[in-house]
Amino acid sequence: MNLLNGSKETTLAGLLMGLSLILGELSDLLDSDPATVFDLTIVTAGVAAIIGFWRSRDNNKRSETVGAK
Ligand SMILES: [Ca+2]
Repeated sequence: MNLLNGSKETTLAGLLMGLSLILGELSDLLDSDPATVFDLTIVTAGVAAIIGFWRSRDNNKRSETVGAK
């Protein structure tokens, strides 16, 4: 099975969006700066972006090509 599944463009977009949100919050959590606070709602949005875009199909792919019925 392909790591990025059949829809690489949406999968990569979701990974970039999700990781930027999640890593940004981890940085706030671990940077020893009390002015920057970890925000779980942003991490949740990042996880949702990864899951949602992972499950989405590229606009230029036929559903049969990627195994969708
Ligand atoms: Ca901090």
